Amino acid sequence: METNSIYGPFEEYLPLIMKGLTGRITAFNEECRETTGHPVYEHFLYRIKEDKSMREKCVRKGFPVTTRSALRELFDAVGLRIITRFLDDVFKTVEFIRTIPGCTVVMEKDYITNPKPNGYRSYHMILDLEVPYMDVDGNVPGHYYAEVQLRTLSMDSWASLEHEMKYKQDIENTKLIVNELKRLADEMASCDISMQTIRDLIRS
Ligand code: 0O2
Repeated sequence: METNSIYGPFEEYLPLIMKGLTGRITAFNEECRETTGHPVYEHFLYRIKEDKSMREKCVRKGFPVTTRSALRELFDAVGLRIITRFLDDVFKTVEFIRTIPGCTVVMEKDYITNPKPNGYRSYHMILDLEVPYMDVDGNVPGHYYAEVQLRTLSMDSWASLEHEMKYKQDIENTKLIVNELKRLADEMASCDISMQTIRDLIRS
């Protein structure tokens, strides 16, 4: 099949792979809602990384701009972001993801327990998904990566703000903003703990 996409002939499988994974997570959320009366996440975003962004990322990371780089060297052709109201819901969802059949966690970064120096907090997982489609190595079942980012609402709004700063040129007072962002991240982390404590008091 002729295609100009960086994903080559594998492009058509990516939405199917994403659908399989999002279906599992949505079903888990429904199950939590039914058994506890509360959903495990507040909202849930997912996307196939656009061709242009994937090409740019290959260049940025020093890989040749090829289908193999997109599907083997980089891990976020399929990306999910799960936003929760409470801190413990992040870890509850992480534990659920580990149990998904055909899914192996190949890399994890717990930036919640160990925040980045700038204050960034989030839990990142790289999954290796076994799927009934051919992969870039010609194997069936094939293996594809997906990146999952899990964070609370406050971590997410902080990350959006910090992202805005990072990509804006010519900002005045950069040092002040960086310091304030770090302070804000720590304050928000403390709010996340208070939110959870108050929720526990209400629910008990
Ligand atoms: P894009 O274009 O957003 O997809 P490295 O950059 O090598 O240190 P690595 O191993 O590529 O990190 O991945 P990591 O640290 O797990 O981060 C992956 C993604 O998490 C990033 O994507 C961001 O989306 C997000 N992220 C990580 N650190 C920060 C941060 O300090 N602030 C914000 N706002 N987001 C962050 P990429 O790689 O930037 O690419």
